[in-house]
Amino acid sequence: MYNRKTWRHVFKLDPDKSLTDHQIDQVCQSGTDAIIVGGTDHVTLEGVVNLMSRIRQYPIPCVLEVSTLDAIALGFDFYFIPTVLNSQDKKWLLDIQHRAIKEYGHMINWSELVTEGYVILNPEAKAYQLTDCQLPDFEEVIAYAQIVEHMLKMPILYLEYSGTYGDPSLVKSVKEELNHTQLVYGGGITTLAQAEEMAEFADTIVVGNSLYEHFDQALETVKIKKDR
Ligand code: 1GP
Repeated sequence: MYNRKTWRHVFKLDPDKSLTDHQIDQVCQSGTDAIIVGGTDHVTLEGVVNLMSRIRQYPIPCVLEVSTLDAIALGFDFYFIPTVLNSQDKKWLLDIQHRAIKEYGHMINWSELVTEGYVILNPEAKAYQLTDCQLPDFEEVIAYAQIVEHMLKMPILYLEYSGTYGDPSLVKSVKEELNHTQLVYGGGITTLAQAEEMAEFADTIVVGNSLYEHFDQALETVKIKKDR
């Protein structure tokens, strides 16, 4: 079993977007610590299975970040289950997870399931709008961190700025609240300098969109210093 807590850099691949086989080869052999398969739009079982089977040719941890019950495939190393803490709709906090466990609970290998407390901080992000989020201020984000660490004791807090580069000073302050919970940062990382800046505070950084926009530059982000 892989130790996700040691992952410093992760690429997130979207089943609704395409990379060539050569690009998948470069991503999987880049030195990144793991690949997350996940997206918001048009995530289908066929797309997930297709992408997983291409990644599976490489000895690298592969995670499904579950966004819809219709596209859950067997064969991943971990299943990350988001719960959107700043959603105004309980559906995204617990109800879809509840429905999923009711349906699949009997066959879940619980050691592969990892819950993520998501705080979505970019109002332009599709996930923000889909899950009807409310933008928290600084103190409210810190309070979410304290809830995740001390009350819910979730394994991961995910600061999600998907599509835009976030506030490093907020990431730093959130990190100071966490001892047990792994801090994951994702959003708008397009350069090695940005990756290094966020990796200074976050335990794990996630690079997604830029692979589909500036592939070679996105690959460079794996060169962050891995030791802390
Ligand atoms: C998205 O946090 C990830 O869920 C990464 O964000 O796509 O903006 O890199 P970007």
